[in-house]
Amino acid sequence: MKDSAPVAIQLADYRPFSHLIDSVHLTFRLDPAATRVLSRIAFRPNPAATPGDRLRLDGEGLTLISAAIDGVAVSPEIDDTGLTVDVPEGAFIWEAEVEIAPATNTALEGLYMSGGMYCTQCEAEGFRKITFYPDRPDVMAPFEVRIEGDMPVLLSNGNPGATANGVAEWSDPWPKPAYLFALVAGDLVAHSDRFTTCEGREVALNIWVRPGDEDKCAYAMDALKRSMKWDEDVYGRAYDLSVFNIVAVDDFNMGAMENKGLNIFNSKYVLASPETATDRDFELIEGIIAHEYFHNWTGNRITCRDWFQLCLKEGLTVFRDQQFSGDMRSAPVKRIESVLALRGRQFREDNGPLAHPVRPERYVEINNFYTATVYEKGAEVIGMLKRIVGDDAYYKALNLYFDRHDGQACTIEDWLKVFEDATGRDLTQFKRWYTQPGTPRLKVEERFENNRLTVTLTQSTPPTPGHQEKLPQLIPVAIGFLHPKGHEMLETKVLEMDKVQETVTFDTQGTRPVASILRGFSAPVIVERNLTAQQRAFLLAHDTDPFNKWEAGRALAKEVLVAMIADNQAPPSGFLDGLEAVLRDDTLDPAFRALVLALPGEDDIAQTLFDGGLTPDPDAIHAARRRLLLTLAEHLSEPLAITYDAMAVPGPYSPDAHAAGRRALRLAALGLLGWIDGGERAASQFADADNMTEQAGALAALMTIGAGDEQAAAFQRQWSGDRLVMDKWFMMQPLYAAPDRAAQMTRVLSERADFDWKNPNRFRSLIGGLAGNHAGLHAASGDAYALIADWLIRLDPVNPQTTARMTTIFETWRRYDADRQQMMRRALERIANQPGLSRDTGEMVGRILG
Ligand code: B3K
Ligand code: ZN
Repeated sequence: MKDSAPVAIQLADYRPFSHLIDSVHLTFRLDPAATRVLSRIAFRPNPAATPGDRLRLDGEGLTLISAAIDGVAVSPEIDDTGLTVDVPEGAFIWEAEVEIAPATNTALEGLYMSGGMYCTQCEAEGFRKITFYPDRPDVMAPFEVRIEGDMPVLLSNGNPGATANGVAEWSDPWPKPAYLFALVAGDLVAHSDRFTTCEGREVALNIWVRPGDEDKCAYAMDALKRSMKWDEDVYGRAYDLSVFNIVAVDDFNMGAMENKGLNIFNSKYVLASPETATDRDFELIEGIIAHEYFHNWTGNRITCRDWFQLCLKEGLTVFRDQQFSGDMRSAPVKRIESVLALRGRQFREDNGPLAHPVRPERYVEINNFYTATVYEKGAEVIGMLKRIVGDDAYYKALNLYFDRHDGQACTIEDWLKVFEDATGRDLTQFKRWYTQPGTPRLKVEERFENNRLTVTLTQSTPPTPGHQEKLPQLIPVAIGFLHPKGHEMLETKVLEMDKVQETVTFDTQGTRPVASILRGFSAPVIVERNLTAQQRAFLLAHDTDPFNKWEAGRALAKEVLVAMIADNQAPPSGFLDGLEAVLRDDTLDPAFRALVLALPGEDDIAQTLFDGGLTPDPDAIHAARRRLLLTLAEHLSEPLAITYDAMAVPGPYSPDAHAAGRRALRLAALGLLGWIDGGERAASQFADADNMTEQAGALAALMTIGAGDEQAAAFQRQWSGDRLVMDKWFMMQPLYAAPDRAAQMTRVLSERADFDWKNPNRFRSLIGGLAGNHAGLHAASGDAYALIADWLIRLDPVNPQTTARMTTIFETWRRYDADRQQMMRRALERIANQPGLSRDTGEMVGRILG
């Protein structure tokens, strides 16, 4: 066990910083083992803070070479987390020189090296590993940076200044917090373009990559230009510097980072060619490029007062990127995908030991709170706000937000106040979405009497750690009505439910309609509603709300699977016929049909069983799901074969949504057909594929039915020189392995020389692949639990952030039977008891164990 428990930071303890900063000047003398960082910072007392004669600066792992105040050398008191020094009463200049070693920085936070290039990651608290500084988001300042280094390309934030051989200067006029600082130096080449903003500003756009990768940047560049245009058109927000740089790096703890004017990306979310990237990769690149770009206004120009307000920038920016993707592609398909992701990650979090409010109240390590709750539920909350106030008022409020708070570090209170001022509404109750954790349950009961339909809604939110009692939340419930003949009756009503229970009566003129509840997934809640299989099938066939049409099929599939597992029932023909009708309906978007055809995953089924008071048996779930796939394949063999042929996309590959949707449906058909054709079509598709979507899709289809060894080997031979494609290979094998072989297969793969486990993408591919194989992860032997714990223990001292994040593999441990619970608990305790365990991982396993 650790010697002393690290202290939690509390929202309630916020105090403004003692000083303001007028300017920051940094000089970097780059060297892998001994980089020197010189800082000159102009401080003045903060009128909003309690005055004091001491200055506290954050700093970790820094060797102080010298320090001076107003040109006079000083000797600050240095401890593990920073320094304290006496300062004059008024304004003063702080100067310091420190030494750091980027080459040995494996945590990938601060200044580090990836494949021979220097790069930085400062959010949330990495800047303190670069120099002594008030490393908190409410301290904003303009930065001037000088880089001296033996590298052809030297980049930092803002606009470029003087450049000479081995020296570059950058100037960022927009005040920013230190977490948005970035520096890159390396042997890089640019894919360049230009953009003229609606304000007439000429912007040079560059995507910097390693030589050889420049032909894989076109899609990211196109996505960037579309994002810039969209933010002007939809939010009236233009870019504000003369250059926008993006750099792709191979070693990165997450997806990407919105540093001002210098976004740094995991190369996985930049580099794409038809041969190496799937449709899904292209879609993610588009979404993440947009997300980071949109942060320029929601995050950078207006930032967070403290890290508890993280959802202020993340929830809003996710919401904006979802809107963008919906506009670029199909809005209904994007909505379903967003909800799938929300349920898969956020509901899972909200219903387990890691549940926390969208705005958390305390943390030990802030990096542990870049969660699905802050991001995805945070985005849902914005979506609800927009639904409640209406589109016009939403954009009016956003304009007020940008006008009122530009250049500031804000809170959720500031955000809601803008909406209150713009609309005159009181949002006190709505605010509970930010402060109460847990997923509300919405019970729906219907009665038809006296020619009227009465709907009674009851909300409740189960207790979550630290939050036992829940108050009613404001839930917008969109309700539509379908005539028994299948057409729409009345208008869709948005009911703003603010009490525990509400009853509404609709005059349906003597006809008993089928209600379509929570259209568009109008709130992030779990609907509990008893419908017959016939009613669900009716909604699947007739609902005009695409989300609820899909949802009806989804609910039906879950009920069928639960009945197969719990009562050994055969899948009813109504379900099979319903799916067949969707499959055969050429008026429906192929991407939508592909989503309807996809069965819920095993983890989702496990959660459904658990919610229904049953203990999920991973083997039974696995077997039932496969049985249902086989049944579907047999029942739908003819339309599947027709669809497979009809959805072939002629001509050269294009990543557009239309072509991608056809390929998605074709792959859905291929996957099912594999159960009855022995993988024949998949094998020939694999052999003929000229793009990664079809190649990897065919391989996955083969692996799912226990075939594909030969193709997996061929894939490895073909792609051994491509890191990103090899990540797919490392992931697919454990992911699709037979449950009893998954852990052993992972172990063997982890012994390969090309299992570069210090690279987060590679580690996440292999270990995440095993974790994604539900029955493999939970194999009764417990081998997978033990193997994952071994690897997390090994990674923790090298990269705490990635380790901590991956401990969430175990967050559902309480769902399972006593044996499995005990094995998972043992794995978690083994991690918890490691001497010197990181604060990151320590906090996570502590919370998971509860
Ligand atoms: N803001 C970054 C995430 C930083 C994570 C720090 N552990 C990327 C994003 O959300 O856009
Ligand atoms: Zn973000």
